[in-house]
Amino acid sequence: MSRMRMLLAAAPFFLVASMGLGGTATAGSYNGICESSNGGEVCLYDRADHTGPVYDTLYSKPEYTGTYYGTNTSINNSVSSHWNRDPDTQVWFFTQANYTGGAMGTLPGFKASDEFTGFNNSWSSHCFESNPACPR
Ligand SMILES: [Ca+2]
Ligand SMILES: [Ca+2]
Repeated sequence: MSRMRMLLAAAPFFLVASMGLGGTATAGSYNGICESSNGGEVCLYDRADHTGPVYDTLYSKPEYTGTYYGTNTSINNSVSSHWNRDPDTQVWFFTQANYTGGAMGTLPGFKASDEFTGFNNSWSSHCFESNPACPR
């Protein structure tokens, strides 16, 4: 009988622990989380299944100079899947910098794996179609 009471008494500890994280999460470019807020990000993954390290950005990127969040792995020529979280703007990917070379579009809100498209490990720039510099 008294053993049951002790189990119940342990519950409040978990409430305190989760509140300890504190504050509201900060949405934004390059925080390691692929988000739809603020117009929607485009997210790049080293893996083909949209898991693991991510490069998340709200912006077009004429040169893939960055690294996946929290890693030293260059995003250039290493992307194997991507996710366009912008709900109303298509994103175009290019095999060369400055929106040149081979291209593929990803519709608003769509996830795609590049593994079997012939474009695996080849992207070097991307742009939102709404960007005047985007050739599509
Ligand atoms: Ca983000
Ligand atoms: Ca390339």
